[in-house]
Parts: sequence; C-alpha cells; structure tokens
Amino acid sequence: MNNPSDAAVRRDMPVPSQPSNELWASDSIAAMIRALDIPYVVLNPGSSFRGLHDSLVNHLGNERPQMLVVLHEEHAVAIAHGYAKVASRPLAAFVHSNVGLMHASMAIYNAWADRVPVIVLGATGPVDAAKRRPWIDWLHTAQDQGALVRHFIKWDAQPASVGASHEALLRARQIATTAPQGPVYVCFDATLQETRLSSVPELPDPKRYLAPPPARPAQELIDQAAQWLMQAQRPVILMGRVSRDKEAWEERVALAEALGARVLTDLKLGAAFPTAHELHAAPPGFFLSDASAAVLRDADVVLSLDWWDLGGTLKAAWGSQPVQSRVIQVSVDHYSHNGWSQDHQGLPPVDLFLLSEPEPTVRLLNQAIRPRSGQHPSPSPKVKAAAPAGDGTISIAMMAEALKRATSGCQPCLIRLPLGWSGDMWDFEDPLDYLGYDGGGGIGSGPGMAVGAALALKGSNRLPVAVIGDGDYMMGVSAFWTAANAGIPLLTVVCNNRSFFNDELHQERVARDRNRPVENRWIGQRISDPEPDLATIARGQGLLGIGPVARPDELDAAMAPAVEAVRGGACVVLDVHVTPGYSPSMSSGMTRSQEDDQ
Ligand SMILES: Cc1ncc(C[n+]2csc(CCOP(=O)(O)OP(=O)(O)O)c2C)c(N)n1
Ligand SMILES: [Mg+2]
Repeated sequence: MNNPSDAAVRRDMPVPSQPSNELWASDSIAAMIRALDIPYVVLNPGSSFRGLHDSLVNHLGNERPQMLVVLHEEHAVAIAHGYAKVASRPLAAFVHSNVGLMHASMAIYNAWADRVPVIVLGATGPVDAAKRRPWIDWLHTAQDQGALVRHFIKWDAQPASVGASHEALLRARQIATTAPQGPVYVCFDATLQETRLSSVPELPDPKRYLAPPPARPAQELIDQAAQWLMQAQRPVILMGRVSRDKEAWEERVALAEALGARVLTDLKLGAAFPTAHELHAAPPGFFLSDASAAVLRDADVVLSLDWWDLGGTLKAAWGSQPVQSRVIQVSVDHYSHNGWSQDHQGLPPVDLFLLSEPEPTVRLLNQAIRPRSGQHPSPSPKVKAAAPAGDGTISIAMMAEALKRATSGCQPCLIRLPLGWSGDMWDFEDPLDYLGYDGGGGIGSGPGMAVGAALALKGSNRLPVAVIGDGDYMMGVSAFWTAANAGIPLLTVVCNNRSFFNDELHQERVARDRNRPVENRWIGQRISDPEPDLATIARGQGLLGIGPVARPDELDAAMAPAVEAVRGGACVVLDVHVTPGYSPSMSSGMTRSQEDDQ
C-alpha cells in the first residue's frame, strides 16, 4: 500500500504574505507551537483565536503545524487522541472559547481516562472587559475557562504575555507527555494575540523542557518482585496500559516465557501480548470473562503491568473473599487520581508497589530473573472460526472472518472494535494490531479517533481499519469529512444492528429483575424508522460508501473492493447489517454487583 512518502496529507496552500517588519504576539506564539514540533493543529474556527489562526496561515504558511479542519470540536480532540495512540506524540486541538471547549469536553474526558496526551489550545474573548465587542465577546468569555474541564485535564493556563505563552506551551507539552499522560489546556487572551510586537522575542530551546525519562523503581523492589515471581508456582501477568513499542512487546513476551507465567489482556486497551501465544490464558474481553477470572483465582502471584481496574478485576475473581495471591502492582496511574472522576476504579490490595511505567520495570525484571524450567500451563484456546449463523443474517463473528479474509496480507491495524466483539474472533501479534477503546466510554468518539489513528498510520505499511457500532457512527459521523478533505485512507466497517443495542440488554436486565415484559427492551433504543442510510451519509461527505450488506453471501464481494479502495488511498465506510447480539463476556458488564442481585 502506501509508502512513507505518502505520509503527508492534503494541505490548503495560502498565497504568500507581503514581506513586512510587523509582528504580532500571535506570530510568536505560533512560532512556539512550531518549535514544539507539533505536525497538525486540528481545529474548528472561532473569533476568539482569529489572531492565532491568522498567524498559523499567514505567518507560518499553514505548514508545521498544518491545519486540519473538523466539523465539531469533539472530533478535534478525538483525532488528536487517535493520532497519539499510534504515534505516541501529541497534536494540538484548537477550540473556540466557551462553546468550542464545551463541545470538546467529552473527547477531553476520553483522552484523560485513556491516559493519552492531547494539547488542547483555546482562547477567551478579551480578558480586559473594556476591549470586548458588544454581545458575542461577552458570551464567549469566561472568568476561568479552564474550570470547565479542569477536573479531567492534567494542567491548564491562561498566560498574560508572549513570554508566559511560550512557557505555558512548553509546560503543557512537558506535563501532557509525562506519565501518566493526559490532556492539558492553554487559553490565549484574544487581546494578547492581537497585540503588535515592537521586537521579536527569542524562543526558548524546546529541547530543554522535555518530559523526564521514565522513572525506574529501586533495585531492591525489583529484586523482591523477581524473587516472588521466580518462587511462584502459578504466576499470572495482567498486561495493561503499555506502549506501542515493538521492543517492549518482545520484552514482555520474554518475561512471561522466563517465568512460565499465564497472561491476560484486555480489549479496552491496545494489544499488549500475542493472543495466540500458549501463555495467553483466555481471550480478552471488555469485561473479565469467567475463564479469565478462573485463571486469576488460581494465581499465587499476580503481576499487574498497569492493568486497568486492578481492584475491580481482583474483586471479580475473588468475590467477597480476601485476595489470596500476592499482588505486585507496576503503575504510576494514581498520580492522575483526583477524586472528581472515579476513573481511578477500585482500590486494589497490593503487596509490592513499583512506582513505574511497565516498560522500565519489565526490562529490569528480565535482567533480574533466571528463567525457570517448570511445567508450562496448558495451551490457551485458539481463535475460533465463526459459527454459521444459519438464519441468513450476518453475525459479528462472520463479519470478522470476512474482514480477515479481505485484509490478509495487508497488515490491518484494528483501530477500534465494537462492544459486541469477542476476543476469540481475532488474534493480535503486534502492538499495532489493535489500539484499544476510547478511555471514557463516550459514544461518538469512534469516527474521530479512527481518523486520527489513520492519520498517524498514513504512509506506514498498515491498513487502518475501524469497526464501530451504528450508534457510535451516527453520533460522530461528521468526523469522517476531515478524512475525505485531507485525504486520509481509512476503512470503517459499521456493525449496524440498527440500535443502541448495548442498552437494549440493560433494559432486558431491568425488565427481568422487575418481572416486566422483556419484549419492550427495544423501545427508546432502536435507530430505525427511518433507518439511516449509512453509506449514503458517507458518500454525502465525499467518502466511498458501500452497503448496506445484509446477507452473508454478499460479504466477501463487498469487503474486497472496500479494502482495495483504502489501499488506493480512499476513506471508505462499509455498512454491514449484523444480527443484534453480544459476546458472552459482555454479560458481566450488565450486572451491577452480587449485592444488587439479592
Ligand atoms: C455519549 C454517550 N451517550 C450514551 C452512552 C450510553 N451507551 C453505551 S453503549 C451505547 C450504545 C452504542 O450503540 P452502538 O454504537 O450502535 O453499539 P451497539 O451497542 O449497538 O453494539 C450507548 C448509547 C455512552 N456510553 N456515551
Ligand atoms: Mg448499534
């Protein structure tokens, strides 16, 4: 498919400005954004940052950074989020004062909960009230705009001078990219942006303001962990939030093999371990399956590599009993916990806490551990073939099989999978085989994050593929226009069950508990009557739209040209009508707690 020279996306070319000695504060702020080496600024325009907008276009020539226009601020942040999940570096998302930031807020929460760096830039109407235009500048000014999102960002600032703006941008990048990573927000006063400068301020050297290298735990803690793991009879490694780095992937495999440890992974997170490896103990899910819980209950030592919700996972395995295994936690995540959002999850019991990201600890453990020759656990079940549906409809498993056939040899990167997916449908063999979910469970994020990830994959040897629900598609659909506009290849397969189906299951659950008619579960849930024509909506935005495909025998014929078009550089939406139904592992997500059931 593409070669690296195809990595650039289409750029709107400004006519050159007349040479001039005039310089504006926003020119110098834009120059600092360029110095941070941020390749794209994803934006929806607004008068609050018209000064900076002008500087990006006319002072910097819409190059390094290049603007990407979005139709909704939520997409600006979601695109930056998806990009960072692949490229491990932040983009800037520029959002208008008050209202733009309000639109962006769910996507900021998603990036926060996913621990992904995004530099959100914003603006305020003139802080000096005497300079405000009547009406709109007052509406679009807030006393403390960062307060809107402060509970789910790492840091924010509203600098009052050019020098302070430079510093704020440097600090924003440094904080966003320090683990646990996350979004930050910098708000520029409209008056400051539009101030004429009498001299050119010197830019600080950005290399002196980088994030620190990852912290390493003390050697005695590594030695202790190594000793427990080597002595363990049935160690289990929970592979959680880890990097997309291939070397780190291989080091995790080496660690598991040296220990003969069983491994569990999670569909909420990007691929962390080869799922077909004999040590991978049970297919991953969005919730802990019974098979995974049984593996965990059997462990005498659990090594959590920044596992998401270690407390809840241990509880799911052990119920109300105390956790019997020794627990080693490797994480810096609690630095993010502020109590507003409960995204910190349950408090896990921990016997040895290594304050570190997984990567340095895995490397040190590999150095400290002598490989043991013990019995290896029995091989884990391999990927299952799709069960024939028999009723003439397409199951998600059948769709997955057809997608596999169509993309064999193209190295697909599964950017996103829908909640109805089951971990046994697809094996992951590389960190870029799957990118995980959206962090905050905010539906509508799928399209934007898919476009952002595809942007980062452009020019690589990877075929970007997002599999999303029809509800997610409809909520976020205008994000795809940016892919068409910028020329970003992407295949989106919509698992279209014509419903917000996840919530039908919740209504069924409640109806059963209350002895009420389950037949009514669909009311208030279905996306039908009229049924949106998803392919037509895609075509209406300049994409290639294919479908709906409703019969199993039509699948291969629809998939092949879709994949071919993406390989040729197109952004394609393939609408597949799937049978409403979820994998069994999702059923644990429907239950609140055992107490609840009583
Ligand atoms: C912004 C937002 N609104 C509502 C929800 C509640 N919710 C969770 S899953 C879901 C259904 C999503 O529908 P779809 O993408 O079609 O997936 P399906 O469940 O049908 O497979 C909804 C509405 C949410 N998580 N986020
Ligand atoms: Mg649906």
